[in-house]
Amino acid sequence: MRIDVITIFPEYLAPLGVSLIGKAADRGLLDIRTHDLRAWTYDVHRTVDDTPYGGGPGMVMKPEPWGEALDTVIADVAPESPELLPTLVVPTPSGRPFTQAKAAQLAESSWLIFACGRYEGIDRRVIDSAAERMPVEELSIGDYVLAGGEVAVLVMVEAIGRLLPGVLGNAESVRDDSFASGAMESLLEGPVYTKPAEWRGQAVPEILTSGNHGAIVRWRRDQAFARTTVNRPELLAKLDVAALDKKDRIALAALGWRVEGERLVRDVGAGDEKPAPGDDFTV
Ligand code: JAH
Repeated sequence: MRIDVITIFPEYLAPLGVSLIGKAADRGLLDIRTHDLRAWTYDVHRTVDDTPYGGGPGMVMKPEPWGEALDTVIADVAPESPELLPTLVVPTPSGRPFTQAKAAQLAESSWLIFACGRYEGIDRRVIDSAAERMPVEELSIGDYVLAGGEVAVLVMVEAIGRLLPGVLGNAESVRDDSFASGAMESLLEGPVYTKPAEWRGQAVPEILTSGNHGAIVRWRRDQAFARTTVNRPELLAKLDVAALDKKDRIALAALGWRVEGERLVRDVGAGDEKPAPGDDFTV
């Protein structure tokens, strides 16, 4: 996969040269190119921003440098396969949610361009004109405002990059993560333990050292339900009940959730106040 990042702070993307993603790039699985937007400014101050039309606080990124930057990067579209266009990704708090499903979809692309805004954002005409030439995704990594899109790009490139064939080793593997598809879809992962078997007076749960694989799978699933109830009850509410067996239903009933039609609902009397993170729970 080729990834181009256009930013006024190319040094902010230095972490892409490190760890999992850096190694994938070293191995030729990823071709990451960062571009300084100011390379497409021609005034002495290398200006990338201006005051907003209509008034209001802050500054807006000027369209001209962005237009030339995108023209330059997409000039690499192969003349023999003009259908192989990049997808332009624009991180913005007003975008659609960047989810695991979106990461998996973008991991199918052979070429992504990330446009990092700063200030109050990029002149709308840049995104609208790009959308006439290539697929454009305006995406939000969460409901908070950053100082610019760079950190969101780090997040998205890591989430996408680890899904590419050959990037993760066998030891790491993609399957049973929280938010992965399959039996644990829309459930959070439960707790994990390693040696020593006792640490500062705390033993590892006995079941994990029992050698009973079936019981361990069951226990982990019950822990996942318990943690999801506490931390992300809205995920349980959208869980497909067709995927629940009898023991799942018993575990969920003990946590105050029951099947109603095709969905899980909070049991009446179970209380609808959200338990605080860190509250104790037992199955
Ligand atoms: C802030 C341009 N969803 C996280 C996110 C993504 C981008 C930005 N903020 C938050 C942002 C300022 C300018 C983009």
